[in-house]
Amino acid sequence: MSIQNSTTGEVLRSYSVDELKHQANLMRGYNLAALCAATSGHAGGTLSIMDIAAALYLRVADHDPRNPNWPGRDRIIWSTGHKAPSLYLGLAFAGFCPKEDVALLRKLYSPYQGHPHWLKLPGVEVSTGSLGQGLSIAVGIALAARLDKKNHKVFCIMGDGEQQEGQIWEAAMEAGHLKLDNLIGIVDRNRLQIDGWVKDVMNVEPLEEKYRSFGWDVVTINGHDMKQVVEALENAKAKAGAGKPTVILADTVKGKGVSFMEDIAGWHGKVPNLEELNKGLKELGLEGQIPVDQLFAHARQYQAEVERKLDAKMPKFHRNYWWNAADNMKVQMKPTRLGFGQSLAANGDDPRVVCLGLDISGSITISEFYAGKPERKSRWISLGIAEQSATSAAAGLAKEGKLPVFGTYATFAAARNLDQIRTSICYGNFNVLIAGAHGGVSVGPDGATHQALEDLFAMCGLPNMNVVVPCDIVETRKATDYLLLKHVGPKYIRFAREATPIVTDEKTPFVFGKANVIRLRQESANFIEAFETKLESKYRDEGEDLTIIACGPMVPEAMRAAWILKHDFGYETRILNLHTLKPLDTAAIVRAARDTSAILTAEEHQIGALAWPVASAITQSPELCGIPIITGAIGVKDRFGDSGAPWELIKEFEVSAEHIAAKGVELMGVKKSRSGEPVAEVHLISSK
Ligand SMILES: Cc1ncc(C[n+]2csc(CCOP(=O)(O)OP(=O)(O)O)c2C)c(N)n1
Repeated sequence: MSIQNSTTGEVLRSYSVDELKHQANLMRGYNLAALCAATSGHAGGTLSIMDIAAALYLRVADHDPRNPNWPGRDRIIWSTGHKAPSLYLGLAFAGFCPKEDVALLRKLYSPYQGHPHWLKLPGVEVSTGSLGQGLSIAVGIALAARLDKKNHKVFCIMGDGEQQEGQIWEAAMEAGHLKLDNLIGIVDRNRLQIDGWVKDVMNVEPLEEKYRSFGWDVVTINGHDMKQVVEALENAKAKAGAGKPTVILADTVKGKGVSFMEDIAGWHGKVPNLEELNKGLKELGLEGQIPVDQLFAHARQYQAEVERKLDAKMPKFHRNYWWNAADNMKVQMKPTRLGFGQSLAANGDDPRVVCLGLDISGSITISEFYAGKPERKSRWISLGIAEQSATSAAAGLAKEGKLPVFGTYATFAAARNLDQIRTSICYGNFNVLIAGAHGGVSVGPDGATHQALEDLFAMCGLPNMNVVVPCDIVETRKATDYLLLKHVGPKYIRFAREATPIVTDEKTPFVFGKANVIRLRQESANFIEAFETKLESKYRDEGEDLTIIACGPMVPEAMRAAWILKHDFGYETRILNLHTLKPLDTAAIVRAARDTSAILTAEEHQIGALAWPVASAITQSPELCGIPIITGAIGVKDRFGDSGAPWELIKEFEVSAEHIAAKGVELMGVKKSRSGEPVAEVHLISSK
């Protein structure tokens, strides 16, 4: 049946096996162009799954592009959300959306998010990106169909590395036990994941036996032989009533079709540049067949509109204070995550240190622990994509005197495994270092599922947990040095992915649990030299107008805000770098509130991880009783993230220095009007 008019039942388009091969090849070509235009994404896995995507969307699944929510449609769940472009191309080639729109992949406000979001694009069934959840959703959808006595089928596409997630096996057990014969699992068995071969990272084989023992029918095919793909999918569909779910284990090649990408782990999260795109298209035999120039022009035009919109909503000041926009106040930028790796490299000789790999090791730099140090290899233990088990395993290692360290995207390091952190680690008060990497919206084009904006609520809320959010690469290294070897107990360090301004150096104090005061002294050639930083306990009140309290990469933004406030408005700002969120430096907060009576917090997180503890410190202080304190908070306002370039997202989510400064001016207006002083004219926030 496949693509049909859901009202009349008329088949709108039907593809032969040979036609499907051709369509899959074209989809590969569009995929390479879209990834190239996006400048980020996943080439390897999108190419390995493309034949299956073509067969499903163009022939096997019943659906109606003009009625995407037709209740009788088959459901296709992409548990492996990073292969979103293949899903989008399946939809586009089936007629759900224009093919050229796939060039808007990973752009701000785009329906074509880095990981699929069903609320943004008709035809996408569910939002995914956190691996291992799709099969459970598919179980739920299959159960609903059974309850409603509906005949449609539920397909669920997974990766083989993804099979390491325990949740997959909970769902597999449920589907087998419940005899969900309307459920068809598909495993893109390309044998690679991020850190290397699946068999080396954490072997999942034999998958045939595993699924069979869970009560599934198992079919193994060559996932690039279109005849086999179509037959397996159609047979599985026809088998309704057989009392068993079916899994199709599709043997595939990561990067299929492009020789220099095939079987190379490095192409997992990499995209072709223009030269590689042309080479790839040539190898696919698609020279001149993909409208590359048109796709790029479409992407550029869309991007120009995004930039216009963003610019219009940015607060405006007398000068352009953006990073490195002026001839002076130059800043160097490096990713904070590098500081984590530097510390592990430097401190890893301690025989108690054991680093656990969760298949994202290079990107979060935990691999620096063993890079070039074969003698440490026995203390590098890869546990695969299994955050929950790894968390409890870390507790076990700590129980026996080891110093375990693990990390991944902060969403998966602090949310997916929250109960394990709570019970296995914190309740037992074990000495485990957890790295929440890629915190905040500045993660960029991967989108909402990969942007941790709630992790600090959870981590700060756990008894016994200690939480540090360093402001730059240097402070990340110092914080890791301290947490790894000196601090005993559960500890969470959160850092960013993007290159952020370096605003501290070797001499800058870093004392766990103690805030630093940062003051703008003058404009300088280099941003870092324009400021003086002291331990707050050594600082004497200078009668500043307001305080900005920040943590993480919001500290540099707060510093830039102080520059704007001084030069556009004449306001003096005390900045508190509150790198340790737990235990909180309550004394520093109370002194700042007493001295300046205007407190503004800035966090790259849902508002509250920093703002509420600061507010709580102020309201609980007997010293401040009866003293009016004016407060404001900058942070993400109770919304999920979005795809987009890191610095675009800083603007869109209103966590830039410009937003801090605008809020600071607002607070100063309140402060002055209360004291009867004339309020400075607020000459900001207008469109260009
Ligand atoms: C819960 C979770 N942990 C980690 C990641 C980061 N991640 C994205 S893709 C990937 C590897 C997936 O490997 P596999 O399932 O084999 O996919 P393929 O190699 O086919 O792309 C990882 C670890 C994630 N998205 N979700």
